[in-house]
Amino acid sequence: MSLLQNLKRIEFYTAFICPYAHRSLIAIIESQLQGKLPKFASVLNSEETKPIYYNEIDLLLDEQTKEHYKRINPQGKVPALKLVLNDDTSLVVNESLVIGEFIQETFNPNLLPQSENPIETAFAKAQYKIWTSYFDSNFTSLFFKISFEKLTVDAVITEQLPITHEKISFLVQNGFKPNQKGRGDFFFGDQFSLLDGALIPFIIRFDSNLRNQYGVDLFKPLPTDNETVVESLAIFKKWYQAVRARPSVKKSAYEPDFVPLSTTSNATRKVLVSGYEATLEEEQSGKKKEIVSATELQVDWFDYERYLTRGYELRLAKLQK
Ligand SMILES: N[C@@H](CCC(=O)N[C@@H](CS)C(=O)NCC(=O)O)C(=O)O
Repeated sequence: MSLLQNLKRIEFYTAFICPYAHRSLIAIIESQLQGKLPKFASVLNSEETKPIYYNEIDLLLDEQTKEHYKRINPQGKVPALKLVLNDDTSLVVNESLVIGEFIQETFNPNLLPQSENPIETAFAKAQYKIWTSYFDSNFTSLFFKISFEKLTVDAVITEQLPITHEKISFLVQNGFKPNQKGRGDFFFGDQFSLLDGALIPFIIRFDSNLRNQYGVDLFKPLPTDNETVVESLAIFKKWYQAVRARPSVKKSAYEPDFVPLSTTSNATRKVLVSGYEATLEEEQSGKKKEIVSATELQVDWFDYERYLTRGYELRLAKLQK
């Protein structure tokens, strides 16, 4: 019996703010599980056909450390994917990259390049592991530094950005370029893969935090960047734009049409898109109170993420022009 036939439902434990969880969400949307599994669809999809229902774990309230969640993932981290089988036993897979691979192996092999030559297929998977490993050891610390430490604009431009550009250049020159062969802009050329989906959640947040917190453009070369770095940044920006436009990425990121639904509270969580005027409202016993306006929100990106995860509602009013 295939896993799919044996599967009663899937529960995805996630946090909207978490880039690791975002990786898994992209893989889930790409897996097109909903189309293959009517039961899964009826359990996990709302009638409004939003892409996925998930269990939001409120990291700001330390919900990941609570007993009920530790029973799902003893490591107390999001994401986690729980597969409940027909006999009501269940399997839990955690670690964002492992979840991606599990989904690829189980539901959608095309999330990594497949070839008639098994060595090429294995090599593609090796590339996924090599470059996600490079990324996780080299980018995530830079990302967390610029996002969570209050740095000066000067420190960002003279210290953080040159290192980031060097690391992007290494990735592009040794990873992207040999794979591109003049074809598409994804890591593996024309084919979107788990690798693109693993890197993009961090780059979306990196780009957005740099712009919103420091007024700095991640992709703009610095006067001190050499020719190779400048060339790499242009290639990286094309990659970013191609992956950002991928429907699974658009649906799961900060878009007005994506409304994550929470099973832990009834609050509607909506998301801010820059370019809109928006208001955060707190809804208590049917009464709405304005918390903060869009202009303030855009100044401190992390603050509005914090509001959102507490279940406030963000209303998109109109386009700022
Ligand atoms: N290596 C893990 C990292 C997951 C992770 O660090 N998740 C964070 C949220 S972004 C978390 O759950 N933190 C809670 C905690 O450490 O208490 C993965 O790739 O899934």
